[in-house]
Amino acid sequence: MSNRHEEPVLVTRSTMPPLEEYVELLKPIWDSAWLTNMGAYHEAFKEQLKTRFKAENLELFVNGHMALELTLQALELSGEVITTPFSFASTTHAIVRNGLTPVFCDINDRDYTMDVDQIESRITERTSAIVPVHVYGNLCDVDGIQRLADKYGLKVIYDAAHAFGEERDGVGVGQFGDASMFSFHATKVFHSIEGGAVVFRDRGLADRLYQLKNFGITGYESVEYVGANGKMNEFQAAMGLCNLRHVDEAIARRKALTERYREQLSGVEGIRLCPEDPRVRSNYAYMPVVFDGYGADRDTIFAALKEHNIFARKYFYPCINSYECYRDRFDDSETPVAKRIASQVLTLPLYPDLPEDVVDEICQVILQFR
Ligand code: T4K
Repeated sequence: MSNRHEEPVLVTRSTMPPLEEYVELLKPIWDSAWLTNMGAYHEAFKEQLKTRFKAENLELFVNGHMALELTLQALELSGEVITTPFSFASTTHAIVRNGLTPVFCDINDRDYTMDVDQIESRITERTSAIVPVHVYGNLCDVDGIQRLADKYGLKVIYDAAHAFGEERDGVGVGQFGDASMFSFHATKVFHSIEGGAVVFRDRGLADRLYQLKNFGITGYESVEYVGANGKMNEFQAAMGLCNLRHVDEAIARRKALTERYREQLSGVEGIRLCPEDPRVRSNYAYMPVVFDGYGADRDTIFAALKEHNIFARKYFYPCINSYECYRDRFDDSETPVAKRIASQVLTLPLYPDLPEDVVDEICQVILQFR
């Protein structure tokens, strides 16, 4: 097996457009001295994304978290919101920072999205919404979730941070539910340095989202809502416009690397990979592997890779309902599948510039414990 890498191999590495392309877009920003507050690039980026997402209604934000937090505010939710503990901190924080009570529903053991069969038992007369997560880009059971939402009159807001550009049977993933939040953080399949967007069903939400990301200002002399600063600036939008030109190439490369991992790791006893859904056009965002009854546990594999200067990540460990800031209020034993998967999962390095022989090396390190 090869030796330790000089440079660390990290779980991801931002995709960078050719520098000249970005520099070219900076010139008009300098000339106009218009840097932020919904400038020309902001508008151009928004229009291109609408086409890309096959979405009629879309609003841009400074990051994915603000997009989610302000969408929950715009929908004027109250009481309890059902969500998953198997996600990044942002999902639950957005709920709590709106003064809402998160109610955790367990995940399924197959693709780690919310277990639809358990949602109904979490619904009370105080429930106003469901916030599921398309975790790793795995699509939730959107039909099952919508059936329940319709039955009980609940809003559905997807955390689609990982699901850039995904489609099911040709339908953009943002078309499901009342709204979907996408993250364009530097670590994502597609990025605008930091950034995010919300795709939403009700056109009437557009003004409210716009106002809330601009301090709740509704006119030159009126501020009707307690908003925040959630505006995407022109440098972010310019990066987004550049990266949009190259994102298909980047996804194709991710696909090839994912297939290389799968060829070596699938069918190995004790190693579980996410199922592939033939209806879904995947973006190959992450490479999660679950070690369940394998020759070594997750932490041993993590340490063995680290010896090679390879840094996989334990996305998403620990579960949100066991965070220090939440553990007094919640009990992670109430979501046993999420708790177990969080202790067994490792997200392997995956990004377009990752050399194939590093994928092979990672697989060798893992397979030595077979
Ligand atoms: N919902 C979900 C389900 C999410 O996963 C996220 C974000 C959100 C909501 C919120 O969306 P945003 O508000 O972030 O748009 C990273 C990202 O910061 C975070 O955006 C992402 N999820 C989460 C899954 O991963 P960390 O704390 O793991 O990041 P960090 O700094 O350790 O970076 C990971 C690796 O990425 C580094 O080892 C190297 C590489 N990297 C990082 C940065 C910052 C780069 O190559 N370039 C960079 O600029 O959270």
